[in-house]
This record gives sequence, C-alpha cells and structure tokens, in this order.
Amino acid sequence: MKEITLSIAVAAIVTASSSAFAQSVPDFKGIDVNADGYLTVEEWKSSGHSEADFAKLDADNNQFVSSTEFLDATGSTEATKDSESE
Ligand SMILES: [Ca+2]
Ligand SMILES: [Ca+2]
Repeated sequence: MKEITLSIAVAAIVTASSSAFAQSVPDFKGIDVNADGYLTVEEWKSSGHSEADFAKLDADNNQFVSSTEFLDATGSTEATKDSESE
C-alpha cells in the first residue's frame, strides 16, 4: 500500500516538473560537439531538435546558446515557473 502511494506521488512530481524540453533534451555537452561551451544552431539541429527550439534557448539572440541559457531554458531551476513573459 505504502509503496503504491509513493509511486503515485513520485509520478506526479515527475509529471509536474517535466517541461517539453526536459523530457527530450540530452545534456549540454552531448550537443556541444566541438566542446567550445556554446551550442550553435547546427549543433542543436544535429541533435535532432528544431530551429524554433533553438531560438527559445537563445535568450539574448546572439546565435549561441551558453550552458547558462541552456539550463535556464530547460527548467533545471525548479523555482522558475512559466511566469516570465516571452
Ligand atoms: Ca559548440
Ligand atoms: Ca545566447
């Protein structure tokens, strides 16, 4: 009984904290094939993601996604919700 309840609770937490990104995005270094610390749109698309998603990640629109931008956009900070305007 207790384990079942726990499983449901965990599932609920996982569902609640998963964004569209978090489910499918590999880790930053996995995408950054030339290991310069930035993702280019080519690297991003090579990893199977869309250019539209790259634009979302590139918060300052400099055509590179830094690890900070990546982490921000992939929702790794739990305190950050969808309250920020686009
Ligand atoms: Ca790179
Ligand atoms: Ca950027």
